[in-house]
Amino acid sequence: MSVISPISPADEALAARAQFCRDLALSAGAIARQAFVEGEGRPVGLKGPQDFLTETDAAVERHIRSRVAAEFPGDGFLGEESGGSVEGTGVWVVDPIDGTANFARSIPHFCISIAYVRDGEVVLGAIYNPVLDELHFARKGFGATRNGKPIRVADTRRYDAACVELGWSTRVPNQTYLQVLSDILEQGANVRRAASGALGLAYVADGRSDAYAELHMHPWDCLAGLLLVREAGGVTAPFLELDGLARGGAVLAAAPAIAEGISRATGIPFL
Ligand code: LIP
Repeated sequence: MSVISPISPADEALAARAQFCRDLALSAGAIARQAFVEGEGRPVGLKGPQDFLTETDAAVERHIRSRVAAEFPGDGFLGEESGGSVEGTGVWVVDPIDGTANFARSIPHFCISIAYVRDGEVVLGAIYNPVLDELHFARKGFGATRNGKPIRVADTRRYDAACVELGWSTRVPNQTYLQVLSDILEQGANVRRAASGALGLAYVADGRSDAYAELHMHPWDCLAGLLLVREAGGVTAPFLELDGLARGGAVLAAAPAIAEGISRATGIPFL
């Protein structure tokens, strides 16, 4: 007779956070969708060159932060707009609106990105596009889903059939960006940039794109998406291992068969 091993308290606690994370992404997305539909996305300021801030960013982050504090008061919180602390066993890392530049111009390509980091590992990730009502979710070791259905990375094997998204920000010199863009094109791949790194990573996990690269991303932009790609069978370059939670860093996530060539073109190693 097989003995079912009891669920550990840590796994039980994580299971509770997994359901909470999914529900929280949906409730935060409802706030963002209403503002988007009502045309309230106009920027209220610039945090830096090409780095927009809207009232909705702040409102959505307040919602997420307050729900986390109420449900899991002992967890840490790090948000793009209000900052926070990465101390503690478990930390929620949140981008309330990823793709703010799109949101601010009424382009329906933005999302809520929520990651949960426990003991230095991303163990939960939720990316929700409220306009398409698509929730990409992953729990470490349990696979990745879109609206509850399992997803897998693409099995693209030819660069001349590959589509790669190369993220951009003013944190990287234009010449460096252009060189990487040229080197990816030289591989034969198509290159796009859609201005939401989190959705770009979710699309790699979902097989809609074959790789996402960006020479510098903040942790709130990428942690949920990196877990999604790994759980969907993709490969990802080290990020948290390189102090990414505190400093951000380069991001590469790819379908396995084209990963090596994109790593060479971007100069972002997998090991
Ligand atoms: C975005 C990032 C993306 C980057 C965009 C922008 P935001 O974050 O997700 O990686 O390429 O320029 O920074 O600011 O929309 O939350």
